[in-house]
Amino acid sequence: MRKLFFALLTLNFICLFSCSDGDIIDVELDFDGNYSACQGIKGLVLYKTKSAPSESLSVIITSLAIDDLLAVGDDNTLITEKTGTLNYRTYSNTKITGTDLFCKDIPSSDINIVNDYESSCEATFTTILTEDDNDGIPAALEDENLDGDNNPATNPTDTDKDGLPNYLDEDDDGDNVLTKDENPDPNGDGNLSDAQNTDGIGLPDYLEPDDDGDGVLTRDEETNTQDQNPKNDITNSDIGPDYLNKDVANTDTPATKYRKHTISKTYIVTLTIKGISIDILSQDEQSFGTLSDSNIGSNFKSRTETPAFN
Ligand SMILES: [Ca+2]
Ligand SMILES: [Ca+2]
Ligand SMILES: [Ca+2]
Ligand SMILES: [Ca+2]
Repeated sequence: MRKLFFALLTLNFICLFSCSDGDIIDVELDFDGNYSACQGIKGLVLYKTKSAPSESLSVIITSLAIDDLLAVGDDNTLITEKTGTLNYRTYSNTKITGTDLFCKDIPSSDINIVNDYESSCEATFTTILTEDDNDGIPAALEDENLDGDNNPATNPTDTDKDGLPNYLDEDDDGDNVLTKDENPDPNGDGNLSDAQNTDGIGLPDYLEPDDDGDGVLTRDEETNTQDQNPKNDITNSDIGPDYLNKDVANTDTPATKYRKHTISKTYIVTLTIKGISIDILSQDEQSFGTLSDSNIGSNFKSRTETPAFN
């Protein structure tokens, strides 16, 4: 038994010296790909945590706010480079949460830090904003100029000429019935060849300003309520709304404006850290991953537009 113990001990030492760089055992950081952010008392804190064992990796950057990272330019991108302070900490607690550690002015007294390694670092944020109208048609399919670049943002089509290109316009034909309610892709397979076409001629309903072909624009078929919503104007409930009933052609209630449009915004904020100088770490740079948007305010998740009426 003693021989076996000695043999195991020897193997252990062989591994220790052959696997490490010199006499120091390098630590390889093992956090997942997302990070969080909050405004701490010393500045903006970017952090990630893990359990078993409990560890945190955080960067504090003074004179930076989350809004600064979302202020993209006309090309919807932004590169932000800052100097910060990185901390790699280990804890004896079996469970830790990032908000407890970094987002409270006075952290919980239950937190027990075992090791705290600190280094200055260079932080590079890359922000990319994408916008969508969530109208049931992928943005790439709304690039109907077919200019060959597969980018809906360049030379975009604006069917109703209201200033909102189709890929950002949740009512593409400006008839005050949302595109998603005009069934552009009934079976949801991404192929629009089965788009609803009520009058059976010409354009599908989502691009057709007079859906039932009765000579009255859909947006003007507001028989009962003048609320920029022709869906709730129904003379014959057996057939449905008047804008889909060619036998009802009411010209008394022309629309005077478009309904308000909502455009969703998605920010992807990735962070790379360079210039880490901590002896026990085997790396001097670290891909911090992508910011989870849990701390981004609702103002940054959507915007509303009331298009110019024409
Ligand atoms: Ca438009
Ligand atoms: Ca659209
Ligand atoms: Ca229509
Ligand atoms: Ca009608």
